[in-house]
Amino acid sequence: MRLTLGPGTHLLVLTGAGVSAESGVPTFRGGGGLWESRPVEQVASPQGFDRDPETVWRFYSARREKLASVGPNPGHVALAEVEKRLGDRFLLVTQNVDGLHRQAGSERIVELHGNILESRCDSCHRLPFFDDASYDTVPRCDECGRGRLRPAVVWFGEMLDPAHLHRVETFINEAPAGDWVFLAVGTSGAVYPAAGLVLQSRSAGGATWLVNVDPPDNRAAFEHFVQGPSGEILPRLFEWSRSGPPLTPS
Ligand code: BV8
Repeated sequence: MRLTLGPGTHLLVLTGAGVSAESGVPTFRGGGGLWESRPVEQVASPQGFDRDPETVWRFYSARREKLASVGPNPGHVALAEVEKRLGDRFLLVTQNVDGLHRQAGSERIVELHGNILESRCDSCHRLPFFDDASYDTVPRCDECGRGRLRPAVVWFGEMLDPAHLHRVETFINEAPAGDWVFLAVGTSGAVYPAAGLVLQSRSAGGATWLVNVDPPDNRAAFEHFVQGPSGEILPRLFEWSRSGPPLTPS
């Protein structure tokens, strides 16, 4: 079976931390993952921020510093290129907060969990703003003077931006049943509502593909699974979607 992108085919892509692994950005689960050495709730929940905001800022500051030395890999570039080919028949939904898709040129993108290189005030309604600074004490909001600044990411237990979810729903609803593909790349399928997109796509008539370095827990939800690193697989997958030998999903 080949991933064929015909003249009317729509493509919805969901990426997770695995797509940035070959750029040197640590993933969350599995060997060396960010959650391995610390409980998620401690550093990625509002409760954890209220309990110990310094520790949360040290966690995000270290990740911001890491991002200063990494860049997009061929998987990010392949996604930006296929977007140019498909135009409004393409949408990228990422769980990643590292900004590497935008660096690679992706524009039709929904950053479902926010962006680590932005901060926002936990009290006033100032908009999230670019901030790549590292903090070892909790920064105060210089607009309202009372709030604390926090990374502009979505923590566990926090609602996602309804506008983001609406954009994804609209894309799925408008995709031509039988001529659209949902492709997940580099995600363990552990976090909702992103993890629910594969079943939502199947029931909306999308073909479901997964590219992952190993079979995640929700592998069975996908019709096609291509095992391997996304930085190698994606350029081939999209090149062959034009013509050429099919990739043999395992
Ligand atoms: C919400 C913060 C309303 C930013 C993150 C329904 C059912 C059950 C639970 C829930 C539900 N609805 C809501 C919940 C609760 C919760 C949830 O899903 N909990 C889970 C743990 C069960 N969801 C929420 O709270 C969401 N909010 O829905 O609000 C609500 C609230 C409460 C209760 C009900 C409703 C908010 C979710 C956002 C959480 N914030 N991060 C940050 O610091 O980054 S999520 C965190 O996990 C990251 O953002 C990350 O993106 C995300 C998912 O992880 P992955 O990206 O998949 O990464 P992972 O390391 O797990 O996997 C990487 C994969 O890549 C692996 O499979 C690996 O093999 C592979 N790989 C590695 N290298 C490569 C590769 N693949 C290819 N190539 C390679 N080279």
